[in-house]
Amino acid sequence: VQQGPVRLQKLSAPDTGIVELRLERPEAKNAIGKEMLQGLRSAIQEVEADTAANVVLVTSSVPKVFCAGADLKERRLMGPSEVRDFVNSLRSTFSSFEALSIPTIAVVEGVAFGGGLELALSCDLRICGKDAKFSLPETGLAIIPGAGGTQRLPRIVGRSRAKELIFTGRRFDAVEAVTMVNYCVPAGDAYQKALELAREINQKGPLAVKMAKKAIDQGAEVDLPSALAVEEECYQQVLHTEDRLEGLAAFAEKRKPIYKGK
Ligand code: CO8
Repeated sequence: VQQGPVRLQKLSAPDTGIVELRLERPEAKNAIGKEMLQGLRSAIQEVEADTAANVVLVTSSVPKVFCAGADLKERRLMGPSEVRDFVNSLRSTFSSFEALSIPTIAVVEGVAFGGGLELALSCDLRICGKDAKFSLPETGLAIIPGAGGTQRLPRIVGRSRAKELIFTGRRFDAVEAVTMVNYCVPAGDAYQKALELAREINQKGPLAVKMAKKAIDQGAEVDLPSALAVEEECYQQVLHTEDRLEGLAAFAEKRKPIYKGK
């Protein structure tokens, strides 16, 4: 399905359950303008409604670019209130993306700047090619990261490191990004590595993966006793499923389980 510059594609068998959300705006290096933002919103809604989706890959069709951030040309034509509305909308879009119940994986080859890096930061996992370049350059534009960057980057790389990267806005490469990405692979191989991970996840109990994500994310925001209560609640959700019995049966019968997500 094509939503403006965003294409949503369900992979076919044997990868049914893996969905690819692809940024396709080559003329502007995938910069996020109003149309791209609307495309992202629609795609997220569609993934959310798709009960057969188990994992999302966020990719780019543009060589050497993941996403060049907010559309700076469109931005110049906006007044302050329009900018505020756009940024609020971008922030809430990334938050609804992060809140998807299934795992999301960013595949970064080349540039991920500003809002583009913030999109990658709102994914659960990040895989990059070794030529990837990252930056939150906003202070150089006399603004601050406005779509989650000041909050998600410190939670991933630590506060002091994030401060340095955000205060200076400097570009950093895949080697420096090591604490921010799950895997850094030879340039051009990020998609393949992400697909391998997606396939592994796709084999697991779908509800179990969702509950693991929920337990980790909700637990991270609260004190330990409350977090353990979240884990218990999520565990309860997987206890009474057909899939749990299938897992035990498959083990006893020395075969691969066939999970149905219920
Ligand atoms: N916005 C609009 N157009 C862009 C953008 C952008 N962010 N980036 C690239 N383009 C356009 C270029 O203007 C150029 O257009 P044209 O052909 O008409 O001149 C075309 O894409 C190709 O770009 P280049 O010729 O520059 O290609 P290069 O391969 O030499 O360089 C780069 C690619 C490295 C991506 C370079 O274009 C660049 O540095 N772009 C700016 C990146 C940037 O500063 N991004 C951060 C933006 S700030 C941000 O995202 C804040 C988000 C906070 C949330 C709030 C959002 C509203």
